[in-house]
Order: sequence, then structure tokens, then C-alpha cells
Amino acid sequence: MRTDRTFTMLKPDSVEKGHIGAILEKINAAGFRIVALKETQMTTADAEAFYAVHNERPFFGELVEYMTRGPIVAAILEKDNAVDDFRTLIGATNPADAAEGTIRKLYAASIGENAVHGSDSDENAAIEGAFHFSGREMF
Ligand code: IDP
Ligand code: MG
Repeated sequence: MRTDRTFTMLKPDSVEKGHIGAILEKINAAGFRIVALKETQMTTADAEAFYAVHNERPFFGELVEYMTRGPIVAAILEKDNAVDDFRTLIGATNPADAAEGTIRKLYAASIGENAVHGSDSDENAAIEGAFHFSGREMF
């Protein structure tokens, strides 16, 4: 299992607010190489499948509504220790708890609308990257 890749989505709130460029700049400045990148929109079935691990949680319906309401930017990122370093860069799930300078501290509005996704393990990074990208879209 490779340990140098993670998967991210700039969520609909980031796209709506015009934060794509600023967030990609933070990602580049932190030393991640962009392996794959696209703007796309998830269907309800896509979001339900992507977040299936959360389907018993009380916020699941709200999460699916949010993640499908507009386009996202999906990306695969490469760097040593990618999963952990990216989670550090984005900050805590709830922006109120996120460290200063993190992407969620800077750009997230709330625990629900929290600007970015970051994979939580090497295994999920591979699964989530393959969910959004074919081999021909990875460089
Ligand atoms: P993570 O994105 O930091 O890994 P998870 O616990 O995996 O956080 O939750 C997935 C996503 O579900 C969060 O990023 C957020 O958009 C949403 N979410 C998590 N907890 C809540 C909540 O308590 N209320 C509303 N939405 C939530
Ligand atoms: Mg998670």
C-alpha cells in the first residue's frame, strides 16, 4: 500500500465562494504535487456511496444534500506521508476547533460546510481516488 498519496475534494461551499485558487495555492505551498484534478458534480447516488460509512449518522441526509448541491473540485495529491500531512493542513472537522492557518480555519463556515475533504487512511485514499478518476486521468 503506497503512503505518498491522498485524495481531496474542494466542497461545494469552496467552489461557490470562489476559493478554488486560494485553496490549491495552499496545497501547492505545502509541498503536494497534483496527480489528478477536475471540477465535477456528484449525484445523490455518488454522495451516498462515497460517504456510505456515515449512513447511520444523523447528519447523513444533510451531508448528501450539501455535497451534491453544486460542483466540487476533486484531486489526488502526492507527498511523503500524504494522508497525515494533508489532514494537518486542512485542520479539524469543525473549523471552530481547527488550528490557525489551516484550510478549514481559513475557509470553512461550520462543521457541516467545512470547505474540504481529506482521506483518513492510505487505503481510503486509494479507494476515493479511484472513485473519481480513471487511470488515464492520473499523472
Ligand atoms: P472529516 O471530513 O474531517 O474526515 P468525518 O467525521 O469523516 O470528518 O465527516 C465527514 C463529513 O461529514 C465532514 O467533513 C462534514 O462535512 C460532515 N459532518 C461531520 N460531522 C458533522 C456534524 O456533526 N454535522 C453536520 N455535518 C457533519
Ligand atoms: Mg472523514
